[in-house]
Amino acid sequence: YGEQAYLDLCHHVLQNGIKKSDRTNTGTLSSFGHQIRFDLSKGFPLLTTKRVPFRLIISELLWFIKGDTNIRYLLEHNNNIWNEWAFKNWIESKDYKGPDMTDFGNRSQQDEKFKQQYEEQMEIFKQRILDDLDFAKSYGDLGFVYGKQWRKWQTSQQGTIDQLKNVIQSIKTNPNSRRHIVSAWNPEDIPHMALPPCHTLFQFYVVDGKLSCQLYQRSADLFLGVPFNIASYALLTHIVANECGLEVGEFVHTFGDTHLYINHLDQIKIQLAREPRELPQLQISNTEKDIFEFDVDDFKLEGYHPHPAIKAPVAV
Ligand code: UFP
Repeated sequence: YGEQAYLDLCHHVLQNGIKKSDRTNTGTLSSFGHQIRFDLSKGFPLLTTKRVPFRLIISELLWFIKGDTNIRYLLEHNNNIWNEWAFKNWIESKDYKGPDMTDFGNRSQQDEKFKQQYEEQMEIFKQRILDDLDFAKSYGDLGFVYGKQWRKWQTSQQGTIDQLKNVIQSIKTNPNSRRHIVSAWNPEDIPHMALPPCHTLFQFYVVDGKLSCQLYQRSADLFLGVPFNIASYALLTHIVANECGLEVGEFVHTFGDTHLYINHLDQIKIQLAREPRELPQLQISNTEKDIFEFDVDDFKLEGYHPHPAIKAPVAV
């Protein structure tokens, strides 16, 4: 249960994971099919064995919930986690006239001089997205990301389906239903996506006035991605429970390819040597707000006293 279950899973993959090469050519230790559970009534599952930046998790989740797919909203909230995807579209476009940025992810890790050039171009790009609405419309939009699949799923009849609104309606009117599902996996869109959704599908469940949520994550970077993913879906469960007048139950996290990147092993060992601390508590203000209207400032964590952050390279 809880943070200890996450640490036990990391330990298991470290001990028993099979060496497996992957798309990024980094190399992983990998294991298939796992599940960990969090009782959300016991505290908010933001890891305490290393600091996790909750602010980024809130703004990204609100961005999905609003059905927004343009990084402008994220940049306005000082959130840079999706920048590379938009930047890639920009530098591959005919309008881009700056220095060659092909394969910027790998090159900036290997070449110090290129890294400087890249950071300069990225700054210019970000500023332009913020300053120029037309530019943002052309180059800030990521298209096929969670916001689109959750709120504007494209149908074959040229219509859209608002899965999130529908699932909230079904929780409110028919809580016992076994069909409270939101799917981000659209087989028709997969060939056009740079990163097919890692969070493939989630399901809500209501019993005794409590809302639980289970996520199926097809691919999980245990050290860097998963601590974000746990907090994000825990927050989603709180927000939907608030909207439906329910208490929070459990978050159940189910994994497909569960892996530790080879260049994260020292970091995870440091983390595994640490003692978990008491979990923080989530405070939501303006709870009467409609789910689509929340702001970052409506969420506060109390009592978050984690061990220090641990840096690690992102596999690109
Ligand atoms: N990944 C996560 N969580 C996320 C996310 C990505 O763990 O929220 F967006 C990791 C999983 C994997 C990589 O290591 O990113 C995606 O690569 P692939 O599509 O090849 O599975």
